[in-house]
Order: sequence, then structure tokens, then C-alpha cells
Amino acid sequence: MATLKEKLAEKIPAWRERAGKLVNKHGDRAISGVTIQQAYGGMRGVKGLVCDTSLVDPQKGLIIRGIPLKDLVHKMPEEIFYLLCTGELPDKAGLKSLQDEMSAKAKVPGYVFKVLDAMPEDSHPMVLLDTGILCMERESVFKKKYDEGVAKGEYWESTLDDSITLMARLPAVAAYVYRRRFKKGGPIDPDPKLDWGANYAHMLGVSDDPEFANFMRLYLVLHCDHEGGNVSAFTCRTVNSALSDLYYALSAGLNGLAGPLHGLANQECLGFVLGILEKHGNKVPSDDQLKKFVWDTLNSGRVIPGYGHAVLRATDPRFSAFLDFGKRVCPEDPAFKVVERLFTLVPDILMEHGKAKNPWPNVDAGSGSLLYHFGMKEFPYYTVPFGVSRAMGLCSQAVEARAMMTPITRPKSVVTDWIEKEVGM
Ligand code: CMX
Repeated sequence: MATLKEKLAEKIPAWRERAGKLVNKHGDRAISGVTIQQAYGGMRGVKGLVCDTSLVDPQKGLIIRGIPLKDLVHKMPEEIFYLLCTGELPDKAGLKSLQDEMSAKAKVPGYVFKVLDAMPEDSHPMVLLDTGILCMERESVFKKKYDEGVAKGEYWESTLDDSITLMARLPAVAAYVYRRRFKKGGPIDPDPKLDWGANYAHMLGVSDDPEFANFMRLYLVLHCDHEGGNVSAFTCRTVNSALSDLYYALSAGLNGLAGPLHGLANQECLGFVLGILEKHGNKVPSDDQLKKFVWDTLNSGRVIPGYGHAVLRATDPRFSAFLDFGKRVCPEDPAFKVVERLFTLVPDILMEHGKAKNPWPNVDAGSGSLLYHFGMKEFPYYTVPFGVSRAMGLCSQAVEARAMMTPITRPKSVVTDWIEKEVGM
């Protein structure tokens, strides 16, 4: 058995050698160009980053360290974190050592709750989560080691320490945010016997259904990472590249996740589904009624939430995993049934409509209806569990970047005058 740190220590020298060889032998070779459209258009498709934790394949969706997500949906989130960091799934002892380390580091300092209590009552749950993370910055092991003058080649070790502490504490902070913000009563203490996902489910206090813990584990696995260039990952890696520690960097990344074009989209999808039910007397409408609702939405110039993707060109395997879960656990739940029916109808309609490059569902099409099924009805909270999960990807990417001694991020910007001169305008 190898602890996470031991496994990384074993692998990092070979990773450094591999990258070093590439840069030495082929450093001048171009792997991407940049068009003017890309420069003005969010750098879509520009290959300018290396991220080995995961890859988004247009057809297969998320692939974590070479393993398609569909083959990982029954794993524990802690196993996925180990995989993201090292490229290998842990054996039983390796998993236990990580879980033990997380349990030992899980206690959230009391001042965090005092800070959250002092925030305005209507603060957004993501503001509370990100503030909770940021105010713990004084605990950073990386910062302490950096101030002591530790060598650059060892930065990854204290970045890993910070990652594990942050991940260990996030469920308690996130559950506190839920219970305080939505007046659910006092906080629920963690149960040291429970794993990471089950403990989060327990501390939320939303449902006694044992399936809720299974759902939370699945949710945490499915949202864990989505390669390196999405807003939250790119932000986190940029901030961390300045050697701002992970408390600064993770908080910054999750501030990006809070945007409606990124992590906030899941609440809009559930709103769409509930709007359908409301319009039809809270009964699942017929397929013809559903088709009409979808066409009416499109004809009024709006998008169908939960469908389409910037990279994917097939059904998102994360959606498929949620669909399978719902079919097993709550096939008769009206909101879930609408999600299931929409999946059979919307892709054809979007193809006929002819605009969306990808007519298939993304992860957000199904997740909200399942949270709703378990009794979590507060939409503004929905990005928070996404953030708890995505911390796995952001932290593992930071460990990777420090392991590879990646320099500070600093692409070049240009002025419009320069572009006009380049094209002779
Ligand atoms: N319904 C209707 N029209 C859609 C559509 C949808 N679900 N998805 C795309 N389109 C339209 C676009 O609005 C665009 O129209 P215009 O040319 O009039 O602007 C056209 O099809 C082409 O868009 P695209 O290249 O296929 O999609 P983008 O890469 O620009 O955008 C996304 C991707 C996800 C923002 C878009 O598909 C969308 O708005 N989907 C609905 C919202 C949603 O589900 N968001 C969650 C995304 C999850 C994630 O990012 O992880």
C-alpha cells in the first residue's frame, strides 16, 4: 500500500523527466494557433495548457486519467481524488489512509462559523462557501513552508497537505451554509464513522433516506473535474501559479463556478422542469404537451436548459449516470419523469431547430431534479455541492502544477490597433 503522498513521491520524478524531455526536444513545435475570432471569443479551442488530471472528449465525455467516467461511477469520491492526483486508483489500504487523514483534519475552526454568522442573511450560499474557505487562509501549510524557504521541488507536498485539509473541511462548511442560510436549525455534527460523501449528506440533514448518501457520493464523483480550461479550473490554476496558496486559489476558482454560464446553470434546469409541471397542474404532461412546451420555449428565443455543450457532441455520461440513478431510486417522481421524457424528445427537436451544435443533454439536465427529490428545494444552494465536488479537480490540478513546477501564468494580450495593423485594416 502507498499513501497518497508516497504514491505521488514515487511518480513525480518520472512525470518531470517526461515533460522535460518534451520541452527540450520539441519545445519549439506549435500545437495550436490563435485566430482573431478566438482572441475576441474567449480563447475557445486554443490549446495552451497542460492538464493531466482529466480530459473532455467530445464523444465520450469526461475521461479521468485515461478512464472513462462511466467506468468510475461506482467509486467513492475519495478514490477519485487519489486517481486525479496520481493516475492510479488506490488499493484498500491506500483509500483508508486517505480517509483517516481526512477525518483527522476535518475539524473546522470555530472562527469560520463566526465569520459566516456575521454575513448578511441574504448572502448567496456560494459567497458564504467561498468566504468560509478564504478566511481559513491563515492555516495554509504551503504558506508556512514557503516562508520557511522550502525548495521549489517540494512545493507540491504542502500543496497536497492544504488540499486534503480543505477537502476534509468543505462538507462541514457547506452543510453549515445550507442550514444557516435556509434556517434549517443548528448545525449537525459530523459522524466520524461516515465517509466523505455520506458525512456531507448527514450534515445537510435533508433526508433520512439511505439513498441520499449514495446520491451524494455519486454527485461528488460526477462533478469532480472537467479538464483545465473551464472558468473555475483556469482561475484556480492562474491564482495558484502566483504561489498564492490553495485557500486563495480554490476560493477564487469557486467564485467563477458561481456564474450562471458555469455552475449556476443547474438551478435553471430544475426551474425549467418545475415550470413544465406547474403549467400542467403538477402532473407529468403528455409527450405532445411536452413537445409544445419545448417549441414554445425555443420560439420565444430562449434556450432549453441542460442541453448543448461547448465541447461535448454526445449525451454527457454524467447525465446518463444520474438518469440510471433516478430510474433505480425514484422512477415515479414527477420532476424526474419529466427529465426522462424530455431526454427522449428534446434532442430531435433541437436537431430540427438546427442551431445547437450539440442537441444532447449535459450534466445539469438531471442533477437538480434528484436533489429536489431528496427534499433539497432551495435552488440557490445547488452550486454549493458542485463546488464541494469540483474542489477535488481544482486541488488535484494545483498539486500537479506544483509537482511539475509550472511557472506563473502570463499569456500576452494585444491591443486592437495591433490586430488592425496585422491584418492591414
Ligand atoms: N437550446 C436552444 N438553443 C441552443 C441550445 C439549447 N440548449 N444550445 C445551443 N443553442 C444555440 C445557441 O444559443 C446558439 O444560438 P445563436 O447562434 O443564436 O447564439 C447556437 O445554438 C450555437 O450554439 P453552440 O455553439 O451549440 O453552443 P455554445 O458552445 O455557444 O454554448 C451552451 C454552449 C452550453 C452555453 C449552450 O448549449 C446553452 O446555452 N445550453 C443551455 C444552457 C445549459 O445547459 N448550460 C449548462 C452547460 C453545462 C456546462 O457547461 O458544463
